[in-house]
Amino acid sequence: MFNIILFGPPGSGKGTQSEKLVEKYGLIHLSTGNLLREEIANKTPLGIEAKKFMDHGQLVPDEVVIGMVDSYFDKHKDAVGFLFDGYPRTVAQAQALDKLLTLKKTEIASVLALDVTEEELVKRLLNRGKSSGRSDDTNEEVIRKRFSVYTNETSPVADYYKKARKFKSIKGEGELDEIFASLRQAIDKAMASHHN
Ligand code: B4P
Repeated sequence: MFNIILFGPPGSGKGTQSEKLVEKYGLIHLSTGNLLREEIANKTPLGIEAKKFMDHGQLVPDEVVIGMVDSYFDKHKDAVGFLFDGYPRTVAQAQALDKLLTLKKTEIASVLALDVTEEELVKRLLNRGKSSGRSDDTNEEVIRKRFSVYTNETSPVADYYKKARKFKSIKGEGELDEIFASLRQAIDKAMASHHN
């Protein structure tokens, strides 16, 4: 299996680039944000619980997200690999992911982090909020809260993977195709060393 993580702050383009990457590499797209929104749309108990956190720009509790990821992983046993989008977002989630992958005799090959300034992120999210109907994108206060959660809870995940020498920063501003090309270059390199 070949597994990568797409990392970065809210609105950095993880979802946007993931769609292109899974198509190119045939990986299974595991977006915790999408899975949670699906649970909300289906009004499941998990979705009803998750919505309370998401609407306030907070992270959904680790045990909920970790359980959801484990069961999604098990549903795709024959995958050539996974692209984790928006997961892990806490050090506890990163440790749980390592545990899961070790159990499945695989690992993370590389963590690609999209680097975008905060002004640009706010602009993108407010803009998406106009058409997406996502309640966490329409209110600037909720968006700012998501950034502070990112700084406090998610950025330590970057250090976790830096220590493991798996972390690579990618410029996340500019044309979509330019960013896609930089990601492809980093993935091709990681794939080449993965197969050696
Ligand atoms: P997510 O769904 O993961 O979404 P996100 O961080 O808001 O955005 P993403 O980076 O994917 O942005 P996108 O490509 O769409 O999380 C939502 C919420 O779910 C979290 O706040 C949290 O509550 C909860 N959650 C999710 N995972 C969790 C976890 N593991 N643990 C706990 N809670 C969790 O891009 C944004 C916009 O920018 C789009 O409109 C796009 O068109 C635009 N854009 C993209 N690239 C661009 C570019 N190069 N130039 C201009 N615009 C661009």
